[in-house]
Amino acid sequence: MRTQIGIVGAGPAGLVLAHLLHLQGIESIVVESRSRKYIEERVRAGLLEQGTVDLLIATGVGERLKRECLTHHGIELRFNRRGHRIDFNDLTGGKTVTIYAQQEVIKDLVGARLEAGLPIIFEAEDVSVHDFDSGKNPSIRFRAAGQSEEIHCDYIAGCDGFHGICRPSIPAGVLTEFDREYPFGWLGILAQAPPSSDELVYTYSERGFALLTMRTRQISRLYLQVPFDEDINAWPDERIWNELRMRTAADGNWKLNEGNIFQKNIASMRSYVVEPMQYGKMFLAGDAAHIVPPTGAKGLNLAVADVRIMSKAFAEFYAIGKTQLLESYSATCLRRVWKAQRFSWWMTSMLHRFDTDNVFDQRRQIAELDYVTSSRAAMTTLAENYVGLPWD
Ligand code: RFL
Ligand code: PHB
Repeated sequence: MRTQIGIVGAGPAGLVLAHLLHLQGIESIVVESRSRKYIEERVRAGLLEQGTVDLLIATGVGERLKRECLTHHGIELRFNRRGHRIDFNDLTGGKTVTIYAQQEVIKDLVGARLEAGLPIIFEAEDVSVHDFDSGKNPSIRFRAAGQSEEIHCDYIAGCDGFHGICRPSIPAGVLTEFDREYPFGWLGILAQAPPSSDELVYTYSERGFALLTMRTRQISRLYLQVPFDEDINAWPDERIWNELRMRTAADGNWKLNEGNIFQKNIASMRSYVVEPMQYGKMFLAGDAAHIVPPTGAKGLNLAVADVRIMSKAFAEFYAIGKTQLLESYSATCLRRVWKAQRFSWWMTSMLHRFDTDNVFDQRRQIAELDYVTSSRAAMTTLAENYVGLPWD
């Protein structure tokens, strides 16, 4: 097989890239290790920045999103039993964020690609990348339906997530890793319960962090800070509701809506960046190059921002033969990536309980929350990062 861009991974990064390339007349083949059903059902992100939504709509894959999404004009930060609203509309000149589940974005992108008759190879086994040093001709090898296959391409896009094979295939000594692990994870549930609040509620409490978000007007998505090595079996449904009730308790007429829990998992938390995000003829995007703790809701949005830059670089190369944008790909992405890293780390540090913290640190966290919810300058900082920093 032969194509222009060989894309490893059909997550948000790989599928948005394939879509943007197609719109510019550039061919690609997407190679994915999982089945279509698996990637269309994988429960992960839910919050999209304004720029991500605008891009999906402008490129023709936002029809269902427009019909089914929930648009939010602010969030609540809750501590000391009181809620404080951060008004994005007012603070960012009318920008919004959108709730639309990651697996719905995936369904829309897979549907559009397959409908256009363009290739995604699902359930590819033993995927490996070869000859991507400058001056060579790259290829992707794998097995599909029992056959060994090879795709020859001009460039490889490594969009295969944090545990993928592209990043580790880059020769030793080329990449530098920047890393921070957190001593906690998030237990996330989906519940058949109407959201308790119209907007997301980020709660700081002595018992740890909790986040109230949603998927639809009937389905709540709720998260609890838990120790990083927590066993999900230690959390029967009643314990989850109890803990959520205690952490989100507030004065006034607040009530947590409860219902049947139909999905439950624990995700670990990490900040990670690799530099550079490219080597020879391979370019990394999304979680393959960087991950953030989910407190800032940035991971999927960063993945989309990366591939937007990558698609422009490929477009320049195929239109006029120049490699300038390709050469500066990593540097361009990293400026924005590091700002999202800083924001995600900051939100995480402000809102979670750290076992190693003493009472001084806890007072400091409360002071920070108090400041962030009372100073217009501080609220504006939070709001402009949360809705998404400019792309260019
Ligand atoms: P993905 O989504 O991991 O996709 C990578 C794809 O590559 C495939 N793959 C391979 N394919 C071929 N060969 C191999 N050897 C392969 N190895 C892997 C995988 O099967 C997969 O299909 O990476 P991508 O595209 O970079 O997208 C990143 C996002 O998925 C991720 O950053 C977000 O989910 C993070 N995230 C959030 N981001 C947001 O922007 N807003 C949110 O509200 C938000 N909430 C979250 C989140 C992540 C969470 N977890 C589970 C960590 C909430 C949670 C709880
Ligand atoms: C989600 O809806 O899953 C979500 C929202 C905001 C976050 C993280 C996850 O910060």
